[in-house]
Amino acid sequence: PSKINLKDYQKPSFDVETVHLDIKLFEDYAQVNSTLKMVRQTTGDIVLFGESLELLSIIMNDKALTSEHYQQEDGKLTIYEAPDEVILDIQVRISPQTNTALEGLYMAGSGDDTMFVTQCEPEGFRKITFYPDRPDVLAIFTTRLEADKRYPTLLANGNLVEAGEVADAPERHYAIWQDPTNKPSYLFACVIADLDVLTDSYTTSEGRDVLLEVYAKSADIDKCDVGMQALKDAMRWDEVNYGRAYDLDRYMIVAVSQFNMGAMENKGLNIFNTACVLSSPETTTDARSFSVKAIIAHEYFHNWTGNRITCRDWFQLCLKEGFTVYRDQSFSADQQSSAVQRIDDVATLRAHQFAEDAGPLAHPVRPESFVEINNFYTTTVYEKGAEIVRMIANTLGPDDFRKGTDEYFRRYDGQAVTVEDFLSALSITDDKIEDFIDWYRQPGTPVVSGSQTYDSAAQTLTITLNQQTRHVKGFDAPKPLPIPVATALFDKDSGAIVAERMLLLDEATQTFVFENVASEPVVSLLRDFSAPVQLNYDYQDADLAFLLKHETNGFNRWQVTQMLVNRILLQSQGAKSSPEVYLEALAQTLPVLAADDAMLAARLLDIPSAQELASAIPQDYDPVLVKEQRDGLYQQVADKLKDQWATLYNDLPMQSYEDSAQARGIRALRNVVLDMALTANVEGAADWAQQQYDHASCMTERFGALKAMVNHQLPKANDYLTDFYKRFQANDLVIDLWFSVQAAADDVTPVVIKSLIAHTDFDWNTPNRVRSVIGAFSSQPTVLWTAEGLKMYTDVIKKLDDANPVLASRLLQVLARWNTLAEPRRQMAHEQLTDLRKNVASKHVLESLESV
Ligand code: HT7
Ligand code: ZN
Repeated sequence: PSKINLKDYQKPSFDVETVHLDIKLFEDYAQVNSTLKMVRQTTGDIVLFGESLELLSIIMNDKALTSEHYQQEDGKLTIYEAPDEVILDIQVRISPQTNTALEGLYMAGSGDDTMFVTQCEPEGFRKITFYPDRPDVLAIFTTRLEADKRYPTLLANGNLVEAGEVADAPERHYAIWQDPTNKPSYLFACVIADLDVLTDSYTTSEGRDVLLEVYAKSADIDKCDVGMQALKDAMRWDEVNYGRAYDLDRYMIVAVSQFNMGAMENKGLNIFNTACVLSSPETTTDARSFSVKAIIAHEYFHNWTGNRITCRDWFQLCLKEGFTVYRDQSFSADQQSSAVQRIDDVATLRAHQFAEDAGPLAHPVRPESFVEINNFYTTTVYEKGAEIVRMIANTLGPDDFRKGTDEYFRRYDGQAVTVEDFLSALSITDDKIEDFIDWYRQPGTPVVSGSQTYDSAAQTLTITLNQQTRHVKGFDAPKPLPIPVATALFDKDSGAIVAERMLLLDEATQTFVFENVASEPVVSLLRDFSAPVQLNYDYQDADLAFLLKHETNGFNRWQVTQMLVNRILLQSQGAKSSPEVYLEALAQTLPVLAADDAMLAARLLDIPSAQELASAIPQDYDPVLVKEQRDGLYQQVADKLKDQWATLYNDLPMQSYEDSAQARGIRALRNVVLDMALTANVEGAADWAQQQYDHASCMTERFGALKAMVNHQLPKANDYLTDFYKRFQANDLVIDLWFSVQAAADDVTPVVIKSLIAHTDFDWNTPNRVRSVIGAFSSQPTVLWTAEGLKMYTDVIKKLDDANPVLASRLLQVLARWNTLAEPRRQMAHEQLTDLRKNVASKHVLESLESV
């Protein structure tokens, strides 16, 4: 498959001023008629994209075109010799009923329970009709939808201008929607369904009354309040923090159970995976519910960062995604403890993005070439992209960052722009900000190493830092990047901070001198994770234990525990710590913290996942060894505090459900303590689990208990799994949990996975269900990286390759680090992946296998 390069970008020859789209849905096809008003911008032919379309006719300025006027090849329709102003009428037929790829217009559900929805980002609109389907072509859309009255809900972007019955077809009806804002085709959406709606309203800071609607199946409409509240919170937050108000009279959210990703920010008509919008205490864990709020906010924030200012081309994806993730993380930090928010964001970054940057699929935050853009909705583009914006925001400080974002919105509103445009607006108060462009261009995670010397006579502390980034094949030799290193010096006697500075490391090696330092301090570096780098500092274990006690913010304390754990677990990588200091420091800290900040206490017990540890092992990764070491340390922690688990558990009594940060913290810690107690074989802990399940006030308690029972293989685990299934049989999202707890169980085998796949509730056409089994299974590297595990996993990819290549390719990413495995697993993986390559056809999967 051919590559598309950033350097080849060319402006479109024609702009589209208006689009009239008429979609008529019938029993086994849809007829799509479009009228485009196009105006020439530069020389060249009209280029329209189209895939899986049956072309019925094209009329240009009232003249029917025949094959001598245009050429159709490789998904492109090129019309020759077009005049400067053109009205194109295009008629096509599509088949949403058989569209399993979930791009374009597709049918979700089955039997009597179906609905039709669209997914157009990045290149799905071309599966609805021929169109210049690229983000730099902005147009005004009018959409007419027509369908059987069995589907009473007819929605599209913008405002409803007309609705009624279809003449001569009393069983059919129609609706016409008009979107007053100029938008690229990837933000088009429509829905044809039978849904209930939860309604509310919001008055913007500019005085606009906005109708808010969340659409869901009638059985789910009672799970929409959390999302609705989050939407209103997000609207207010964007006004206060970025001065951005909503610009239409209506904001709609639609819940769909078959969806490739989390949610989609279509203008005024967001479409959401049910898993990312529905929430109720009985059916949704706290963690999930919290992410529902974050995703609602994320999609809402796109209205300014993505929709009103969009991307010139798909290479600029991080322009909207990195900035919007930064915005949703900041929003979430205002909704809970900001330390815990930062912990969770950094843990995700380290586990997934650092792994990606260390492997063969490493790419810059702004890639320079791709075969299939769907493969670049990655953690590098999203999460590392957000970290760059965070570094810029912290370098500027809140006032200048706000001046910069105000300038960005002022300058580029209504346009399709680039990362350079973004940096140029943000640098109005400080032109050094433009230097951050290299972060967008260079792949690989920088490693910052350092040491300190103290001169007691001069009373100076000198910190020497250097940076190194691995040279990723196919890219230029890495350059030093601007790395903000937030630093504090702690007095060893009092534990107080004696100096605080943001060091800017922007050369390969640099020294930083602190004057008037009365005695050698303990240095805390990269506070709040001020840059997305790996840090190797010349610490003694005692220094880290000291910091765990004295660091002033929760994130930094957690970071210290993670450094200690990494030094214990990554011995084979030259790490050098024994567990005693860590265990002792934890034993002292935990009981105090548990009473003070339960959520933070729960996080302090985190031990990085096997995947995260693996990402720090550049070669000869042995999954069995890593798991043994990880489990061994977990056991040591459990044993060390064995006498305390009962007290801790009992001090966290179950109460009636409450959705406060404190109550969520208590529930999180209780689940961690329960698991620890079972690990340490504390007497009676199995009963605690059963009691917790039986008397649960919410899903966090019930599922926490079930998971502990399954992972510790308690004799009653199967009975409880059966009970859980029976209780929640009617709720797909809870049944996803039921599948995932078994597929991710510590003792899972390929046989168990096969039996889950054979279950009557398993469905290859529902990505949530596939992920609940296959995705969950991939979290067990010791089973995944076996001949049988790999065979099963690659067979799944083969199966999905044709039906849903986006999903197939995303699942495949997990195998990307096969080449770092120790033999014989490496060879085994190579064979399976080579075989896979011979048996797949989609460019999505083929591109992901390029390095095999
Ligand atoms: N902008 C969206 C990214 C996206 C997507 C969403 C749902 C299904 C397919 C998709 N392809 C790309 C989601 C977001 O980042 O907000
Ligand atoms: Zn997004």
